[in-house]
Amino acid sequence: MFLNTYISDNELKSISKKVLNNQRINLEEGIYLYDNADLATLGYLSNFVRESKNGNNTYFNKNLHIEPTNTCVYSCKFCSYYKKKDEEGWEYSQDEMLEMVKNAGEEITEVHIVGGVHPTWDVHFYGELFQKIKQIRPNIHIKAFTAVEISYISKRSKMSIKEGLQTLKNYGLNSIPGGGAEIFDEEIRKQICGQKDTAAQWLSVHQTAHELGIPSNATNIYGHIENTFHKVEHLNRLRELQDKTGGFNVFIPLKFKNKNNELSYLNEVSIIEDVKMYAISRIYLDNFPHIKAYWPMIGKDISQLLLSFGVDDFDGTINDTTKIYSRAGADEQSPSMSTDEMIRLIKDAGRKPIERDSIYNIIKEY
Ligand code: V47
Ligand code: SF4
Repeated sequence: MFLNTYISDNELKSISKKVLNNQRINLEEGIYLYDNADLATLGYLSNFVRESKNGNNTYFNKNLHIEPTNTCVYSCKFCSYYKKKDEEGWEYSQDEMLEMVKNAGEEITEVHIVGGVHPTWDVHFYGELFQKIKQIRPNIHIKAFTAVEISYISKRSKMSIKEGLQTLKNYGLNSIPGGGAEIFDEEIRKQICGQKDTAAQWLSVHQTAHELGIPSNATNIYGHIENTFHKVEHLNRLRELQDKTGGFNVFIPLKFKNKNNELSYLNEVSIIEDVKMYAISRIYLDNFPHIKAYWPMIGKDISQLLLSFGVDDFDGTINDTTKIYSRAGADEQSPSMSTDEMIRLIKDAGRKPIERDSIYNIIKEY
């Protein structure tokens, strides 16, 4: 009904039919959809996939972010976070980080640890930290390190990626967040973060993690110098790996924020691009269970809107001072959200709030 009365473009109609029949669309179709579908069509299709997979449920968790240092051996052009020359940075001691865990409320179920790639901290430094965290909070889930951190600290410890990951797992690592994927296209990647690991290395770290029973998340950064092909091709490489391993839980599109970095001359994209990126991600990644809006980066209002464009996960109630996005110019300069506010945002969008653990087991329905 919707297709026949509303869509006159035959190619768009045929792609939409596929989506509504739960058939996979290919790269060319993904690009066509991105470039030609209006927001109403994208909303209808992405919401169809969202509700087929997750019904009305909208997940969140209660977590704490720790950013151990902003010292970094790399200097990615989009990054506002790493310590520039002559800038004061921070390097927390293990005791300071343990204090943060102790001060977090008992209801916190996850600690998310991501920072700069420190030149000397290795697998054992972080491993001891994990052990001490688990001594204080035996049941807390440790989600830590982007793939580039994992490959650097493994090398630093004279270990292969597999050995590094296995050692971290033995120390208490439970899963890996999605950062560091940026954009897989080799040419664009070279231009925005040419020094760090290649796309193949990022994918290989995640594949190895999945093979060792460590689940992970995935991201991209959109809205800089990439085009539609680069965006959809990034999704395609993630979908291929997920077909092999099934180890990804969630995809998180990350909007390029332009303050205080070497790409500040670029404008940030509009909300229209945000909506398109999230909707296409939901439609294309048919083997990813969840799509997350990371509200400290994209803002609470847009996150709420995105619940109608494929998003079923709102990340956490984060009650701390994550700096990755506040330094890059996010509206949320000191991100925090109470459980009550989270529940209200989700309910006001007509969705059902569900507190989850880090691997999407239900803790409480509201
Ligand atoms: O790795 C850095 C990106 C990532 C900018 O897995 C930028 O649950 C846009 O990955 N503009 C860190 N993006 C954040 C991240 C994340 C956050 C929340 C949850 C999860 C998860 C993962 O942010 C970095 C980098 O890829 N990034 N600077 C910027 N200016
Ligand atoms: Fe370092 Fe990560 Fe920033 Fe790149 S994005 S400079 S690896 S902190």
